[in-house]
Amino acid sequence: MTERISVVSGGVGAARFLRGLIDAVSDPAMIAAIVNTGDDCTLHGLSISPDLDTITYTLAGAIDPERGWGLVDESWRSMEALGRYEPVRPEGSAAAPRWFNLGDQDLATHFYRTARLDEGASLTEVSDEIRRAWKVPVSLIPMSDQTLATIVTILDDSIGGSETVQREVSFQDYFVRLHHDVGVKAVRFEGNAELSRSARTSLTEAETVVIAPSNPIVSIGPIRSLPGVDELLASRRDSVVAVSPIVGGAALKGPADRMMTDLGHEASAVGVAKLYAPIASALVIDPVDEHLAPQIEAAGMRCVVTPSIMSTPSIARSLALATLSAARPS
Ligand code: FO1
Repeated sequence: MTERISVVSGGVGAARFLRGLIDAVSDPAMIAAIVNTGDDCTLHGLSISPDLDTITYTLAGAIDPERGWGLVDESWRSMEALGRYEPVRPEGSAAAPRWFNLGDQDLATHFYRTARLDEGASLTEVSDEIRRAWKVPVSLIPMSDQTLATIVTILDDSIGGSETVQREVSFQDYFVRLHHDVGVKAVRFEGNAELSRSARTSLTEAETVVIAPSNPIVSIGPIRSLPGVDELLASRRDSVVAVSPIVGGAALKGPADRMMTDLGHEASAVGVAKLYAPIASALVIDPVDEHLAPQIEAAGMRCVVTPSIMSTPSIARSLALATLSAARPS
């Protein structure tokens, strides 16, 4: 098989799917991942791209398998050393944050990315350099070379009393600092970012586009929010297939299920189908959701049933093969 495949990607779910896809095709060079950068952040003056790094480290076989982010066999001495400055940090200063854990080896990636961006390189160029350094055989293309920030309106009842207030926080504040353990009222994307040129070429020219099993709101959502992306996918909808990240009503990883419910969507493969029907013609679901097939088809998507919990490389490979077949039904 030598067709080009473009995978619209978030973090952990997409990374595991891509690993299966590499095992399923004859030439991984035909695969390109268009990666969410809506959860990128700057800490300690460093440019951090969590989803790009999660995919890079996973495909390099270097990810920490328990956490799903960061490097295996990591050490944390820099984070510990930052603790020295906490007693002297003035009230209101955000210096030396330790709620976002950057491992000693992981820091090298952020040092390199930051220095290259400061030299004027684009995020597309730097991401390609980083994936080459890790000998990752597929193209990893950031969705945009400009900044797009995911802003989450949370329901905050931590102030005390019976009052719940709404406030906007950055994505990593919501996800890491608050452990995504708060209600979500709204999600919006801030910035004048455009789909990167390489991402547009890949999404236009690939024979098949796969929407990876990633959070539809905060992983796929930022990519879809870029001007022209939904229109591009809708125009080639017959060759776009999505893999549901919700199995048996629960997210494969992270807060997608709660977030969908909070935002008024059904936390099920049917809810995913309703979100993706305008841009994809088929949805891959797990056998536990087979009974939902009529509702998914009523929502306008063909339904393909195959095990989708990627607990082993062999299941990930079978899922990738079934997904590719779903994109070109006989
Ligand atoms: N996720 C956490 O839950 N806690 C962390 O301290 C954390 C640090 C971190 C550092 C580098 C990196 O590339 C990712 C990191 N993540 C961490 C994961 C990441 O924030 C989220 O999984 C994604 O943004 C959601 O896709």
